[in-house]
Amino acid sequence: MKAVSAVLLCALCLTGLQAQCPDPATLKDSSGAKLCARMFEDSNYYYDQSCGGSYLDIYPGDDFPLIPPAWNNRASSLVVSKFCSLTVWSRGKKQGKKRKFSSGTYYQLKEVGQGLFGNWNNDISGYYCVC
Ligand SMILES: [Ca+2]
Repeated sequence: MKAVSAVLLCALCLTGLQAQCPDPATLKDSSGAKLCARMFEDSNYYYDQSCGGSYLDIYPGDDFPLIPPAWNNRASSLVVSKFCSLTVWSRGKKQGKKRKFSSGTYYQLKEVGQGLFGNWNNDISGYYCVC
């Protein structure tokens, strides 16, 4: 019985770890190449459960005036590598609102204001990343 609960606890623990945002200082893709930034589909009120769902890897120098269609207006959290910056636009072709994210972890794009009343949650349609 004890072993069963230990396994259950560990499963929960692993789920929690997987959802944790990666460290901006060591952000790499699955093959170990340095990333400029990574966007995530989901965010969470609890920061340690943010950076969930599928993710989009962004490399140094990536310039996408049109974000890949599956990612249009979808990112809800993001991490920008150390010494890098990610500029995003709310509309394709570098139109609409613009914001520059410096290195760091942005757990909830909902909390990042856009204009007077808006926010950046599910509203990124283009990006440029540089290190
Ligand atoms: Ca989303």
